[in-house]
Amino acid sequence: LFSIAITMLPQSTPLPSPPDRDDNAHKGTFGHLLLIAGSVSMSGAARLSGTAALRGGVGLLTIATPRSALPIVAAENPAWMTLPLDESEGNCVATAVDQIEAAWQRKAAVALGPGLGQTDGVVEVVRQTYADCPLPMVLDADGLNAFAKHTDALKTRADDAPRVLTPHPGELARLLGTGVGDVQNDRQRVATVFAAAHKIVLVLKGPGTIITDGQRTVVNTTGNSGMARGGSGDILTGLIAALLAQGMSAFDAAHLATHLHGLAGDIAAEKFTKQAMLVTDLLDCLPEAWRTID
Ligand code: NPW
Ligand code: AMP
Ligand code: MG
Repeated sequence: LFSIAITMLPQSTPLPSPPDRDDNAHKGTFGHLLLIAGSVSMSGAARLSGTAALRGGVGLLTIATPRSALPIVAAENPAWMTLPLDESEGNCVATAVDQIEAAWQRKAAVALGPGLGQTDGVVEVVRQTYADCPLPMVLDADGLNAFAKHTDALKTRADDAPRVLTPHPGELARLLGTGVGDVQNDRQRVATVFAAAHKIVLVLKGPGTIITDGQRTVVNTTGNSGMARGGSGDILTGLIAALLAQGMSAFDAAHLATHLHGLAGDIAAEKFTKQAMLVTDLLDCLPEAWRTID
């Protein structure tokens, strides 16, 4: 189990270069992202992820969300398109899989999970979309919960497409069917073994977020406890997905996005204090975070 060659890169591992913004570029150059997120009681998760994706530089964005959540999601930002998903009482149902499959044609990447809820319909939609979609994908929140104690299913997907999983320690514990303490007491080893076994990029969140593909591992140094508030993770998901849609590799997208996300948190804490900053301040501070690496 422990014979996997682990290359611990120093924390000074250079940040990957951001996607180039050529003078002659057009919106198609920067990819079309499909974000599948939200439910009637968690429309905010879709809005936060969506705004983060726009701040991540994506060219086009479509948000697929249950029909009853759609009006409030659509109203948040006029830049994105929306796709109403079949639902029951505000959560998507199994027939939404066909709508999602039609929607991923001609897209560059998919983000799946924030705020979807944990109904049987959601579990079915998530598992099938994960397995069948040949595009690079970020799986977060209820996307992860759909595989709780069924992590073998994470190994199989169309074309061996890239997958970035972004659990907080509670979500990784749920996936593994273990306790949060078991994850937190041995974060690097648990993360590395999980990533290698499932051939995915794992982003194990929290102070010192770990990004690993099982071979390479980076520990992020940006961020602060002002980010410990609902919605922070939904923003990270949108940011990673935007970079995937622009053609970055799964590992580099996760590395760069985690750095920028934490930096936006540090800038927000400086401006507004760790106590009073809002997750929407993270979104507003992302431009300043980008400026530091431009
Ligand atoms: P505790 O409470 O500390 O004992 P959940 P969620 C544990 C959506 N959101 N270290 C924690 O343990 C998300 O997208 C929507 C250790 C508890 O057991 C999801 O779809 C919002 N333990 C959905 O809500 C804004 C940790 O995990 C459990 C830990 C549920 O996501 C909010 C809590 O996690 C939210 O983003 C850590 N760092 N972090 C909206 N505006 O629409 C957590 N735990 O049950 O996965 O709940 O993360 O809130
Ligand atoms: P989530 O629990 O999915 O909303 O994700 C929370 C986000 O905030 C992750 O990106 C965490 O790394 C970040 N975060 C939460 N608490 C802290 C902390 N104490 N220090 C640094 N980052 C944090
Ligand atoms: Mg989360």
